[in-house]
Amino acid sequence: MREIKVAAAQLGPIQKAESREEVVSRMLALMEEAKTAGCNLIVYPELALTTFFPRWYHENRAEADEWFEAEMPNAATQPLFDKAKEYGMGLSFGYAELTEDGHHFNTSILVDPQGKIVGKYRKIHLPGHVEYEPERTHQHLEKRYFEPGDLGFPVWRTMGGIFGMAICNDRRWPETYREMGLQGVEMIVLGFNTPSVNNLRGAEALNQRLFHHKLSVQAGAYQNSTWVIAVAKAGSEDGNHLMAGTVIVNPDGEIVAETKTEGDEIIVHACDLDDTVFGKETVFDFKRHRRIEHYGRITAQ
Ligand code: CDT
Repeated sequence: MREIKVAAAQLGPIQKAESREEVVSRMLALMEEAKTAGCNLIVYPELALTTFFPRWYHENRAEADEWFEAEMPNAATQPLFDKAKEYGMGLSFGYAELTEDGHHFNTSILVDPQGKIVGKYRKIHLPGHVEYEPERTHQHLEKRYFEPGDLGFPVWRTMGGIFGMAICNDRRWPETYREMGLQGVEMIVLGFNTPSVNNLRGAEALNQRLFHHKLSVQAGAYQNSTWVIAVAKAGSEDGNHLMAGTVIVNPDGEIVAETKTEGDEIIVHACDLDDTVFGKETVFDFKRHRRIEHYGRITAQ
């Protein structure tokens, strides 16, 4: 048995005017709840420190830099690192990263219980569009503000297991999970910000979007025999609604915990990383059963 007690820490809405410090104090309150529940790892959503800013159009892209972090940790986020270390808890959260040489990524990090950043992932599947599109009910300008991640889908050996990360839209792509599955991943942590309505086809109902979200993470977990911790930022941000649906999914693809609200809320589950072994040694023993000679199209242009 290799048990890790995980808190999936959903954040409620973050308004445009809310400061990093205000958000971090909310995150710390959730961390304290996770500590009381005996957790070893806490996972927060994509772009956890700010509102989902890609809905806001800046004609001058440089103006959007106010949403980015040039350093991690920095003054605003250091308390998260300090508290998690004091609690002996691992930590993962997403933020907008501005690199020293001026590149912009939608990033998440994995911090070990000693407070050291052991993993960094940069979002690869960027949804949305580059230019302002007036026919949309709301803008989704990730392709304007971010470059596709340049780090691939690594995994990290830490906290007694093999961990991977993904961010939001990545969860809809089977290749995301399989890339990490092929490296033996045992737990994938991912955050998301998903608008409740499709900005072009309003007919896609909220329950359908929640279904597609769960379908994707449950299938990814089962088909790669891994835990998946999928954490939402939810609720109405300045009138723009994000769906909830924070879930912890076991390596059988079953949801073992799910949030009930659209606000700040943790769900907790003791995840045994050894639960991944059965699937990895049977149906999804990739070495024995994959037929890569027939998969060429997947990586062809
Ligand atoms: N943040 C993010 O990637 N959201 C997307 C919305 C898709 S609609 C442009 C998602 O896949 O949930």
